[in-house]
Amino acid sequence: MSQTPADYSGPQRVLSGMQPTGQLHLGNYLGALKNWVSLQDDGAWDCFYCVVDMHAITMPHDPALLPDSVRSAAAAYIASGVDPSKSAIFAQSAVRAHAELAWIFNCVARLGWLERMTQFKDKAGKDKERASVGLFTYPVLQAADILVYKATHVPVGEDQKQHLELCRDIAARFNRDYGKGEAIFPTTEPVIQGPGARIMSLRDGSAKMSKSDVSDNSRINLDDDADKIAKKIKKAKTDPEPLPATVEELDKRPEASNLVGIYAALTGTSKADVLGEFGGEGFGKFKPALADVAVQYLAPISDEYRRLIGDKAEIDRVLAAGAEQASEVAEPVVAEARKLVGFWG
Ligand code: AQP
Repeated sequence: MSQTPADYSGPQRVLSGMQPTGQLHLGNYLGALKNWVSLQDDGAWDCFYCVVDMHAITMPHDPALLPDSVRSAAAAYIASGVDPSKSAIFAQSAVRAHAELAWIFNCVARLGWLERMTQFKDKAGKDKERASVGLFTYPVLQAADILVYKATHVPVGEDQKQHLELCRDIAARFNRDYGKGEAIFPTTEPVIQGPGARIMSLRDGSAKMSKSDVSDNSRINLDDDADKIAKKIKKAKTDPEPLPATVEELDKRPEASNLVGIYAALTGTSKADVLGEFGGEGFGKFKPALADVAVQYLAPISDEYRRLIGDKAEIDRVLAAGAEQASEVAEPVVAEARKLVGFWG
């Protein structure tokens, strides 16, 4: 993995987060969570994994449900292998420093930079005048989430690439304007890797698998049981042709490519390896094999999720300890930024 620039001598830290906007799914797992766990287990980084509830309110939401949605996301992190004894797991809103640094960064980022963000355009839809200002400045808060820990590495799915470039621009501009060129904030490296970096909807190979898709059959949720997983894979959209022999031919068939990519990501192989085994076979043979692999891999995660979600007190204890640990790192960073911009006290 690439290292941060030589002019940054701070600790190597990892930060990432997910929105509590619905049940986490296979895309969240293969695109991000799986890499969170590898980085944690590598032991070379201090890892901070938050549930980004402040981002969740950029779209319409039910306040009464938000705390339980945060617990649900935290339970999914732990069930997926994020270990609270190795990584800080916390709610973003419990660490006030995120919001304070976001305001400073709102005054560093340029309007033109944000206007180029494609996720805002996708999420705001046609009527962008009615979108919240928070949705527009979402990537600035995301930069604050990362840089309030001076995180050097951020494991995410491919859809977050543009936001991470903005984070690097904000860090560079802050360092230039307030740090006299010194690397106050690091140039964060995205960690986007493997065939799971972009998992598509099971109903539409051109749309990413998403929590907010109205069709539950479009995704495999991390709390789906074996039966549901198998049914969703059986129903997944495909084409009538058998699987091809080469990745080049597969790339022209989005739905087939997605299922082969999922198989590769779950088995730790490549699309070429999967085609080596299944090239020439129809979906009547491939789908049951994929269902077996998915059930084998995901059943322990969904079992553990269901156990944890029944123990609210345990989840709340983990979140409180994580917030304390995160605040200890974030507070001095925000104090340094406050001083550099000339704030009072
Ligand atoms: N389909 C995907 N394939 C690979 N990675 C994905 N991620 C999301 N979807 C896929 C990665 O998961 C992390 C958390 O995402 P998020 O919860 O912050 O929001 P999102 O990217 O907007 O995810 P969703 O599921 O599409 O949520 P909604 O529907 O609420 O907008 C990120 O690292 C992301 O890259």
